[in-house]
Amino acid sequence: YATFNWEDPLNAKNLFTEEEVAVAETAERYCQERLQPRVLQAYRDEHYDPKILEEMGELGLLGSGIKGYGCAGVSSVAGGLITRAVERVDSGYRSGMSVQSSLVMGGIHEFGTEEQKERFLPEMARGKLIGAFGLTEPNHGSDPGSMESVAKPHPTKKGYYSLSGAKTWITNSPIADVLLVWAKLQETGKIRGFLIERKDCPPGTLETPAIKDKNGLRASITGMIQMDGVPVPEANMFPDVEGLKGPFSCLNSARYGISLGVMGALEDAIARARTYSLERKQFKGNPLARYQLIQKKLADAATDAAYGTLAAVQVGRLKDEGKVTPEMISMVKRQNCDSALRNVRVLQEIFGGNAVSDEYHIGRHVANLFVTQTYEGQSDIHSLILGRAITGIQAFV
Ligand code: TGC
Ligand code: FAD
Repeated sequence: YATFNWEDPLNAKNLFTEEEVAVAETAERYCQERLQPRVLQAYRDEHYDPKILEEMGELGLLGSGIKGYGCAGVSSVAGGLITRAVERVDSGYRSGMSVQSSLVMGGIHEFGTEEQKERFLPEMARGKLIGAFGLTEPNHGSDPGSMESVAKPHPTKKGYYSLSGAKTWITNSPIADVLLVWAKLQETGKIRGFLIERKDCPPGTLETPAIKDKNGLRASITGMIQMDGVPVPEANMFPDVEGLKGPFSCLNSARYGISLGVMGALEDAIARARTYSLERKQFKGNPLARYQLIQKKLADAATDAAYGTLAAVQVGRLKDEGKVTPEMISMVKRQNCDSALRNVRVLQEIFGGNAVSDEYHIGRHVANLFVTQTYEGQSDIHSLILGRAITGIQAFV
């Protein structure tokens, strides 16, 4: 028999190509050497350093699935291994990267004109231009189809649209240079995608205030997008895609990245809980790891991490072969986010009172994983997406 490896119980690594292993090693090294040392202070200060995106850009980690335009063009699984490495440190750092890579660069690559791709993608791949993705509104989160943001012909500028409305809970919005905003075209009532460039917005038309005092995802920056007649040239609208298909196609890639990303947070929690349980002694000098209840917690978590990783790798392979369905992505996004949150909450118990100190990092993962279960489709919404596919009956309304 081979030797059991508690860090990769079902030998998922065996399924990766040489290129995927190399990408994962580069990402893991960067994340452990450069991100891990700064996360505690960043989380305490609720601070996101935009330089992180430049650092990731230098290593080719941004928009990694895109071929050309200065991007690496690696597989979906390799992209997932990057999100897993980043989220092993913090879900907020993964969030900032996912928005840049999957939601904005992915959207431009899939739906943008050639001119838009040339204009934005190379600079975004280097982390020199920062992106934000505005779908959620104050009154419409799970149901973005009811959005109120509107684009109408600009009253004075020929060849421009005028965008008005508000988006909220938008990752990166306070620091973004390019904001991919989804709004209804007044003349058709159909949702369209617009690339707002902050540098071109006249004063008073665009505000992106930060949402402060979050109790999760504090190492990322989140804000609103308030639009009051923002002039956007027609050349900055996605030319063809109409309706929710546009934003949801971007979400398919980001949701996939989260499914492997949260396995990184769970694996970090397992490693920390294992070390703690081996070092901490209670009752006659025994390490906590000596007790059956502690071992069961570790066994449950390691099993779920291993199963979740294999499922996500399978979906990534199908994605690259053109055989994926959105429901498969809903399944791994929902399952892996729920299981990561559930297990990390249980592992937190192993730390006893010390779990309350941020220096043990476990409470941060718990708070972050609540957010991952909520954004990009809250888990119950993914249950309804799956329920609709299983029964043929739509249960949202
Ligand atoms: P529904 O009738 O189901 O679909 C409307 C149109 O969209 C198409 N579609 C998809 N296309 C591609 N991929 C998908 N996954 C798709 N899902 C739907 C669909 O085919 C249809 O097209 P057409 O041509 O017939 O018009 O729409 P609905 O209004 O009934 O939607 C219901 C529901 C629940 C599925 C949907 O609204 C939903 O998923 N809600 C969750 C909202 C959400 O995920 N928001 C995410 C905001 S972005 C974010 O959270 C970023 S966090 C980033 C970070 O920091 O990491
Ligand atoms: P609601 O839609 O009000 O839902 C509240 C609860 O009701 C949920 O549990 C939901 O499952 C449940 N519910 C709703 N409808 C139904 C139904 N029909 N049946 C059963 N249950 C239902 N959005 C972006 O566009 N871009 C971003 O970059 C972004 N980043 C985010 C970053 C953070 C830190 C957070 C917290 C959110 C972010 N979001 C972003 C928003 C996120 O996608 C939404 O919060 C999420 O989609 C849920 O919407 P909501 O908060 O309005 O909740």
